Amino acid sequence: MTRHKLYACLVGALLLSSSLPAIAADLPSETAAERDARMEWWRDARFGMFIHWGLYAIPAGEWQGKPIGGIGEWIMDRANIPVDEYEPLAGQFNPTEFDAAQWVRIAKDAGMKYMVITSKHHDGFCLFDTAATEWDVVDASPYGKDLLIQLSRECRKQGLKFCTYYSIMDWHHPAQYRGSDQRYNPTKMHADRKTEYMAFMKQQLKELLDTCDPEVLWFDGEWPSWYTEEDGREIYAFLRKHKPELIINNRVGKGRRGMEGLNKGDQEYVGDFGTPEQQIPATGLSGVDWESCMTMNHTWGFKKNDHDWKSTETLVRNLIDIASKGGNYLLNVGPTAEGLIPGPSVERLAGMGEWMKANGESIYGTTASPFAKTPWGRCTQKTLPGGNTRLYLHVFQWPADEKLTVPLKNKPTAAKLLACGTELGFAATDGNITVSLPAEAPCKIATVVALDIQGEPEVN
Ligand code: FHN
Repeated sequence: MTRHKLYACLVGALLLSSSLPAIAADLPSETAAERDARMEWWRDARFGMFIHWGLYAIPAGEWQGKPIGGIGEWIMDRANIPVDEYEPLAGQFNPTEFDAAQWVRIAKDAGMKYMVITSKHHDGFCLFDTAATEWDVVDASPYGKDLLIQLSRECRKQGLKFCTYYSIMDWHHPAQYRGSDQRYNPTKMHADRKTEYMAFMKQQLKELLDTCDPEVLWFDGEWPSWYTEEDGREIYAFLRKHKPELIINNRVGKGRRGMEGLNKGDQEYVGDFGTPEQQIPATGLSGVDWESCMTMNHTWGFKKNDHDWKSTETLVRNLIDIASKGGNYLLNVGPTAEGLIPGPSVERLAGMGEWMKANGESIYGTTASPFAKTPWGRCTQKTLPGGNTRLYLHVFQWPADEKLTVPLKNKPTAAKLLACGTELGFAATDGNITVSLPAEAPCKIATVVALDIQGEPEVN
């Protein structure tokens, strides 16, 4: 028995012997000011890269010569692949083209401030060296090196926050098994092995904190019925005890209402931010931290035949829309088995970076629009010294009369095109502020007008 397996069994045996009932986890106490300080970098960042990478990039949406529907990282389930037929993929995983510095540079040049990568997706395969199992890139693949340590070091070097995704549901761990419908979505846990699996998760999570020190733990796969809100509170308390400044999403518990990603309203749920998936909430949600995670095509994990990429315009406008509602945009890339971010993703991220280079001030560190609706586009805002306000008016539809009107009673003090600094004329009449625009929109994707007003916005 190897070192890993012996260690894992010892841990399991130790925990099985402690047949104490799960005690209610005492969550760390925190004042509103302390929470604001912990969340500050994340709220200011507004824009991050999601990375779904693992063995599923090898079949890349095909199995035994047949295309498999659905999202690429679910191929084990969608093609109903038994564990022993999936395991040989590990022996083929050798991403020789992987270049951590290049991935981080692509994210940074796009204007992204953090990166969340799958440390372990539902198939249980770990992209980091873990003593809890040999089902990891170091022990089971010819590549043989810890991928997350490389990325975390490179993120620190280039000034991005490094974060990890972790799936609670684990299709490879023997404590879980397929549901009665024979699909590989194992919503079942062997009755006498939950304590062992909870210990397995804690061991891996502690390894992640100790080796690549993530700033965010992005949980997923929390929906199986064997996992409870109380389990989530236990994991949350465990993590915050080891890293008090860690930020953890709401999928550590059972709060999210499906893909809408925000918490059900029936009780308090554990987790620091909501996680809408493939959607943007209709309005801002005051006092709620949330992040929309979205793909560029239709899949999180790489699929060789998914070429339906969103346009750069759509991606930039999604970012603006999300920021105008006070949320973060976690935009996904699915690297190939060789370790390359797909070309169409790289192109779009470069295009987003061009826009962000000129207009990032209107996204980073901003808060939600004071307006319920702005037919010409979106708005974000920042407090200026002395309690005044700068509004960032993101114009999608350029007004034919070259007038941009906002329903504000405030006294305007300045207006300019943000990207080039060109000053614009403005006037305040009957509780509205009108800014005079040039005939043509300087930026078709979104032209940003910076409008300074006295005091806080007083919407008419
Ligand atoms: O099942 C996963 C899916 O594979 C992907 O990881 C998304 C991204 O957040 N989350 C789950 C579906 O909600």
